[in-house]
Amino acid sequence: MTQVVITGTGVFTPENVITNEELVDAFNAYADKFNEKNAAAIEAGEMAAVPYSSPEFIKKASGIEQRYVLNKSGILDPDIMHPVLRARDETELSQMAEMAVAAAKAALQKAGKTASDIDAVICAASNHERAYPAIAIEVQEALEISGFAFDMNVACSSATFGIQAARDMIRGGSARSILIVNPEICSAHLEWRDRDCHFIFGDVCTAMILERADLATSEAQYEILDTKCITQFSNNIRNDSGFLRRTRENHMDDRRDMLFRQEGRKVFREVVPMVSALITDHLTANGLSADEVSRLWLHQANKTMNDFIGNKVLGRTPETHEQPNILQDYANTSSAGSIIAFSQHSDDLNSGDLGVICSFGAGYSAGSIIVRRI
Ligand code: CO8
Repeated sequence: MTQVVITGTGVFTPENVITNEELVDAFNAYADKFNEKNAAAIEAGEMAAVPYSSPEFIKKASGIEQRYVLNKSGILDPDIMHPVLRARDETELSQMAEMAVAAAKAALQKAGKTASDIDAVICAASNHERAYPAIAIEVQEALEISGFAFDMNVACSSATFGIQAARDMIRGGSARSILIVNPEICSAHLEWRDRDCHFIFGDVCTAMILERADLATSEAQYEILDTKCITQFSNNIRNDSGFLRRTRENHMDDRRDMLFRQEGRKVFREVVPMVSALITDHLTANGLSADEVSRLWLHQANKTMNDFIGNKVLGRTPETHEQPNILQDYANTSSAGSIIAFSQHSDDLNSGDLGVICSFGAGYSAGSIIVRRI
């Protein structure tokens, strides 16, 4: 069977940072304004007052300290509370394609490849800024890659499901080498006026080059030993934005359901055992034990969640270097999180070392990718 390796990764990080303190100042200013404006209704018990957020809660509940975003001024303006991005002309690169091209160039350079070496592009992300044409085809054209391209969406698990799809296609012979991009503009589908989730997400784009091992030339190569993707339907993480919206009566009155919503506690309770079992069973099925794993690059949603999963999988508290987190700097970047962790914390592995890239999120969906440094 054809051996498939990851030979390059790239990360595009937006320039703007929002710290928890800045975020909470803006949120609390919004809360004051809202409560003042609706004082009579709140007083009459017809409406609930918006409570304050706090940096201490955010750090303790999630481990997040800051996030990168494409636009900061809109999010922090209590009269706007969402990113403000310039509308782009059809002749310009779309926002997602622009991020993807930047991350892809870094991944291509790391892999020592040019566009002519790549046969396909997959844009795997939790939301796509338009229905069609596919963002992946725009990226393909911008980079002058021949072959084919398509978009896919499995929410936070998009990147690992993309790895499985790309590996299967390379093994099947439909491509020699595939570029996967994960542009995540989470700031645009987050309700920044909702205290329960306003701190959770950030923006980023990751890229990976997967190719046949016999064609690989890069210094750092990670053989994909096996992939396992699972799904189990749940309403606990939803975004109902979709094309049927305008067919409903009063279709634009309340748009809260067109953005990210979740039952965070339930997600935490249900996903931790599901993911721990996925990784453990996946290792066992490959004749491997947890003792042989040097690194876990987990989905970056919540530090305590990762601590639980690492502990369950390894049977002990993981050392920091064994289970590196990047969520304190980037927040949850959906599908890109585990790939940022892999990109930033893999160069020190030695030949033969094993690791697991694992994502989990809406669907529910979870993907486990066992890799070995060549
Ligand atoms: N400041 C102060 N207090 C707060 C705040 C705040 N900002 N928010 C909530 N509180 C209060 C609550 O009101 C509650 O008060 P009370 O006890 O009086 O009712 C108390 O603090 C505790 O609240 P919670 O129970 O909600 O707090 P938790 O400890 O459960 O932490 C988390 C909340 C951080 C959300 C946690 O539950 C969590 O991380 N869960 C897992 C979430 C997860 O992994 N989700 C995955 C989703 S990502 C995904 O799949 C991608 C989707 C596509 C991308 C979307 C991009 C936008």
